Amino acid sequence: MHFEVVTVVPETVEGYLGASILGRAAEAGTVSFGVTPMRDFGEGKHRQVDDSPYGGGSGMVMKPGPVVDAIEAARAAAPAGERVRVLLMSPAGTPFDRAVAGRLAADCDRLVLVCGRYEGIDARVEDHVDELVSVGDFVLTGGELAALVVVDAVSRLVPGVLGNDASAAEESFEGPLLEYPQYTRPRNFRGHAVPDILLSGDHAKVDRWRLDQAVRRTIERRPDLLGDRATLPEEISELLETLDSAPNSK
Ligand code: JF5
Repeated sequence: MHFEVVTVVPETVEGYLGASILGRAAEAGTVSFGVTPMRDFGEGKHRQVDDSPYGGGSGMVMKPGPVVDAIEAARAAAPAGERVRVLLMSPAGTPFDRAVAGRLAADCDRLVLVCGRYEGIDARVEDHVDELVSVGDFVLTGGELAALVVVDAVSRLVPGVLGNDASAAEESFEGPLLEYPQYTRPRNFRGHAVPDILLSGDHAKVDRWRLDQAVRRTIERRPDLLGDRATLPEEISELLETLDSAPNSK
């Protein structure tokens, strides 16, 4: 899968994309990253990419020409037959979540992520993208951090990127639940011991404890994730019933 970030500040995304797990996944060839510098499509000898808003008001608005030219260049770079999707990062977009990430990973070979800056982008750019995507109900100074959130969450769903097939499988098993609590050495940290069951060597018991913990944590911290109980896996809905009469002791 290829990710192409269209931005006026390429240096802000290059560092992150080259680093850590994503950088290693790119070296391994499972994913690839590119950056399209929007300034290359700027107008006039100053390579202008923004201008003052029609109707007045403060700040600058990104000009449609450079943004759409950059989008078209990013589209044109796709090999024939590739399924390309162009996303415009915006607080007004479709809320990005695990389901959206999964759909993008499954349905696309190339994601083009368009980053706005300044006070906004000319509204006519929306006609040249497939979808507006929001990573949360807040306003960023630019779309770059939002684009990196999407690149990171989608690329770790591409087979082979995690570098650890077991943790991918475990996560999909957890389904709508928060993660169970993890522990490592020391066995006692500032008076708090690791739960004995994790040292028991009884893998079936450990698995059951972890599922129980995941369900408890989800009820306490993010009950909204559980949604309609009728649609939950039986293993989880049964646990929920027993927990209704036995709240977490902490
Ligand atoms: C942006 C106008 C784009 O702020 C965001 C954003 C927040 N959630 N998802 C994306 O993108 C940058 C700001 C203002 C257009």
